[in-house]
Amino acid sequence: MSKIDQIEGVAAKDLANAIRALAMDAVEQAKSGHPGMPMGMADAATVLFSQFLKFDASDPRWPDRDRFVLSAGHGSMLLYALLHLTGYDDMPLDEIKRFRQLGSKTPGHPEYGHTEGVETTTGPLGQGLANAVGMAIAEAHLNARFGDALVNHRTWVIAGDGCLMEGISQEALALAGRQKLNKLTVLWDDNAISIDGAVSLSDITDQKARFAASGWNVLSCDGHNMDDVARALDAAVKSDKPTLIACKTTIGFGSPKKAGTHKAHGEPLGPEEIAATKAALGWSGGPFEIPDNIRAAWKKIGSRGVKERGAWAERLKASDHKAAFRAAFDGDNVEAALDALAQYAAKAAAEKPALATRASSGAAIEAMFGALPELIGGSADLTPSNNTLAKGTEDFTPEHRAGRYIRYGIREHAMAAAMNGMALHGGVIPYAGTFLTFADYSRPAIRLAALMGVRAIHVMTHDSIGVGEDGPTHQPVEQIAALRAIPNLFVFRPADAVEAAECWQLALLRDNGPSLLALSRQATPALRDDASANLSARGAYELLPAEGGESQVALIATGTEVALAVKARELLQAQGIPTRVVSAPCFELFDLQDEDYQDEVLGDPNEVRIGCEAAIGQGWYEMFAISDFIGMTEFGASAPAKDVYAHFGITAEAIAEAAKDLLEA
Ligand SMILES: Cc1ncc(C[n+]2csc(CCOP(=O)(O)OP(=O)(O)O)c2C)c(N)n1
Ligand SMILES: [Mg+2]
Repeated sequence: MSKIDQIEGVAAKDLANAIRALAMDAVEQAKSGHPGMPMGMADAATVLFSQFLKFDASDPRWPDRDRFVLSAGHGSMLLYALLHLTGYDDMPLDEIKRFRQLGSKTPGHPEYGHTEGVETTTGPLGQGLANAVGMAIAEAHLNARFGDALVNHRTWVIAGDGCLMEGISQEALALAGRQKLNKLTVLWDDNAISIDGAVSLSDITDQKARFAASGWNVLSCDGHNMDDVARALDAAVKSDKPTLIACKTTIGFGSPKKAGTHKAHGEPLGPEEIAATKAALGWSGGPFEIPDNIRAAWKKIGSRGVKERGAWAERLKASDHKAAFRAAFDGDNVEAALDALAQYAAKAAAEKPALATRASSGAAIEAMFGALPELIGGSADLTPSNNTLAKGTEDFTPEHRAGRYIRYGIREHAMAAAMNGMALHGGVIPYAGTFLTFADYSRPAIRLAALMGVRAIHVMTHDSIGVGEDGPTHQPVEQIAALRAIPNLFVFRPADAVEAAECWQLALLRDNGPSLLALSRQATPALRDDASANLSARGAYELLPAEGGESQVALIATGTEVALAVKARELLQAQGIPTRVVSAPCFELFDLQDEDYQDEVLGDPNEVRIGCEAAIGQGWYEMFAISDFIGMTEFGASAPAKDVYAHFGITAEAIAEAAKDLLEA
């Protein structure tokens, strides 16, 4: 006999059955969706929400709430049912009835920013787990900064077999284990079923051993025995390590014909089977009907946190940290960082250092790091190459949570996803580095950052064939174009130290989307002698005008190739051909400018217009209506950078030659 047989005056099983009923009915109505997972995890979720999760449905953004991440995002009806039943304003019954319909609050997979109470966008399996690691990191850091009175919450994850099969789970759990993120708990929906059938078709991993090997506390429970679930959750709360709880469950629990099979995974059960399931569960309501007493009990669960939130608000009011806490969550210190960056830009404009843009970025970070305590840096084991560590910055470790630099290890995917989690948590602004060629490893999480609209800043160095000797594996060719293809991602490729500072300003200012800085390994000359206005802010601008007559040639370039364009301009001017140079550090921002400005920068359509970037030309023709492009059409080669540039014909001479050819054509 279960000890948790009653919750808020009703049978605990009925609370779980309400979730099951809504999941079945919504999927049936939509004629698509995933009923099996919500039905399997309904009992565990009921225990979590009714006994452990710190939340107040009336204030989904309470900063000290526990974070709940549904990493197995296909089970979205579990989350929507919980949000509805506990009384989130955003989730009336009508929205449940409109599951998966255009404009509803109940899209197929949970979308952050679309539905209150959804902490992160999930669906791409495994990423939610890594988001949660980032959330737990943010919590631990802010706890060190502001104390238990203001920051003291947990992060809970529901992950499925699929999340644990994904490679990112290994990266994420290893990072969490190393960091001893003891306020992180993963409930694994251990139902041994995925889409194709039994998990054993493709996987015999001892998941528990895997987590244990990376420093986790590992527990098991019967996912349908609420006492057993509560016992495990209770032990997790007391652990000094992150905890995995293997919840042994039956997918589609309650369905006479489909429970325990992959048939329950991702399709409606059908009216007959729903009726049979409801009968088997002892549930009498028709479609979308929840008995009043069950509804009332869930509502009470939804307001469990009201008192605690009130007490928290009182503590904040009285706290010495109040202003700093508010500033951290509202991003108020960004302004000071912008000033520091402006000072650095002014200095660079005056001193004109010939630096690699990664070094300029490093100096920019150095200049602003003190002004913006919310910045949390890091790198995927490339700190000395990425120039991401401001001098004197201490590491974030279990012993020193106040540290502001994270050793992510060689885990680009989880790093990017953890950065998303940190940004979603709030109170911190994550930036971190790797080589641009490995943007491919981070890409799925960068995509979700763009979809969610969160401020994660990627510092990606070694941005072209200019990498040199490391060769084609390390020389990005198609990455910049591929990144520009992601909606709502700003890709910055600064040309010198002034632009590097400007691009950093723009990345910090973007609180509704991610940014990526593509930065060079090799030194490049200073090009700007005036930093009084942020010229990068308009995406592209005229760096040098034509001289000696009407401009005949416009050379448009980014990053280190702007210096080549400047040299090509000298060659052309010397031959009496008036030539302009346009620097284009951010296509996305240029695209946002009004037509007048764009026309002004692009110039007379009769001009010969040439683009140059040491990468593929995809996107260039559309953006700038160029007539020719000097860049890459194949993979690079291993040799000193200068030789590689010459080998692939990316030189000032080649640009000038192309311009003359077009003028003569
Ligand atoms: C990265 C990624 N690959 C593939 C999918 C498609 N997909 C959705 S659910 C699923 C099976 C997941 O199995 P499991 O986590 O065990 O969920 P269950 O069937 O138990 O609900 C797959 C392959 C996805 N959503 N994300
Ligand atoms: Mg499964």
